[in-house]
Amino acid sequence: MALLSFERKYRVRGGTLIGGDLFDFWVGPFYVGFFGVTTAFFTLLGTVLIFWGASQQGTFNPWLINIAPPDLSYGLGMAPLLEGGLWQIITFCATGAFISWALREVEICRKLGMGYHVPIGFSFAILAYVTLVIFRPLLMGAWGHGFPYGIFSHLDWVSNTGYAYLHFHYNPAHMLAVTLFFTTTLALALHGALILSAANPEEGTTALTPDHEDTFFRDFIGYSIGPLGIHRLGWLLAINAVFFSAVCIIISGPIWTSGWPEWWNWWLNLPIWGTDPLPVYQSGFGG
Ligand code: 07D
Ligand code: 07D
Ligand code: U10
Repeated sequence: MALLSFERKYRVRGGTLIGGDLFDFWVGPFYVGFFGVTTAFFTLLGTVLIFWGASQQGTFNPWLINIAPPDLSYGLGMAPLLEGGLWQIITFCATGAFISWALREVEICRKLGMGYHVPIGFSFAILAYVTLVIFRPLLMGAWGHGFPYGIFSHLDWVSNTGYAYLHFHYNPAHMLAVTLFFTTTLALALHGALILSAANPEEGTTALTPDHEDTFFRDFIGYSIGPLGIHRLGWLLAINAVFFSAVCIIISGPIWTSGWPEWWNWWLNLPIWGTDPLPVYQSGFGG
């Protein structure tokens, strides 16, 4: 069915989570819904506050805009607007906008009678974000542990936070997350390549079937996960990559306060290595 006639057929009332028929309409290609309105509200307010913050900071250069969280001395209290209060309100707006966006996805899934895989996927990204700016600061006792909103300033935060634990690559959950991210891109590259190789043949030749796709991988590595399986795998890899990212940062500080190389001492101290480990190992591998 052509896309436009399909749209006409499915654009009917119903499936909303809240608000009944009130916002159950479309603006151009966009479905609105109650959560479209709340998304628009939080996004507009948050963006206006970022621009206002930029005007007070004195630069509209997008690379240099920086909305910083409060100083650690404010703990979990509210700070004056220009001393981190702005960051606190913007964090509230961003969280509201992201959750609204996920719920708008849910309403669209319900209208279409689809599964909730897309909103569940996005909710993992939201989890990572709220872990960084709400859960971890709460556990560490100060909003000042959140990351600043700025293109370069947030990179500084990542680097500084990484080095605060000496060598972030030794964080075992970071290792898992990185491996899962790498595996996700490998899976998408293999899948994209396989589909194009079978379904987008040269002029004059016919498209091949999923049997060809299956057979390629059976010949190649002895097993094919199948056309549905690869999408399940891709989704699971991706949400796990982000889940273990959230884990790697929530344990840094609230649970593990030393350098990450030191965490590996349990491994170095296993009795199976024999006696007399070199003292240098006591501070971790290279750290
Ligand atoms: C391609 C979908 C489109 C989205 C885009 C991002 C904004 C910000 C705000 C000027 C894949 C739109 C950007 C709305 C403008 C102001 C105030 C998604 C696609 C194009 N980061 N990060 C970037 C965010 C964190 C890190 C780029 C957001 C954590 C590193 C962009 C968040 C840590 C690097 C950006 C967030 C971290 C980046 C490209 C939120 C760990 C880079 C993003 C809300 C996760 C890269 C200069 C991209 C870069 C980069 C946005 C959080 C690390 C500006 C919105 C604190 C190491 N991040 N980031 O393509 O070039 O995503 O930085 O959590 O190297 Mg970041
Ligand atoms: C948080 C983004 C959420 C986004 C949302 C949507 C808009 C709308 C609108 C476009 C989580 C936003 C949408 C704003 C835009 C329009 C229209 C995603 C989020 C809700 N690291 N590291 C990670 C690697 C090092 C450090 C994660 C690699 C160093 C710290 C990932 C390397 C040190 C933290 C990762 C490397 C260090 C991380 C990030 C290599 C620095 C984190 C992915 C090759 C010296 C962060 C939860 C992620 C984390 C994180 C990868 C190196 C420090 C696994 C590959 C050694 C402090 N690193 N890292 O989490 O876990 O995405 O965050 O060296 O906090 Mg690392
Ligand atoms: C996949 C796939 C597949 C496909 C696909 C895709 C995955 C096999 C069938 C999809 C993939 C692609 C298209 C490839 C490219 C995608 C990426 C690389 C991912 C990244 C994407 C982007 C960077 C694009 C991001 C763009 C966005 C998010 C659009 C921006 C949206 C807007 C500006 C509007 C948002 C809409 C909202 C908020 C809801 C509705 C609201 C409005 C229309 C605005 C008007 C508002 C109202 C009417 C409400 C009133 C508002 C109020 C009251 C607020 C007032 C507040 C005040 C403060 C005044 O697998 O198959 O092919 O294609």
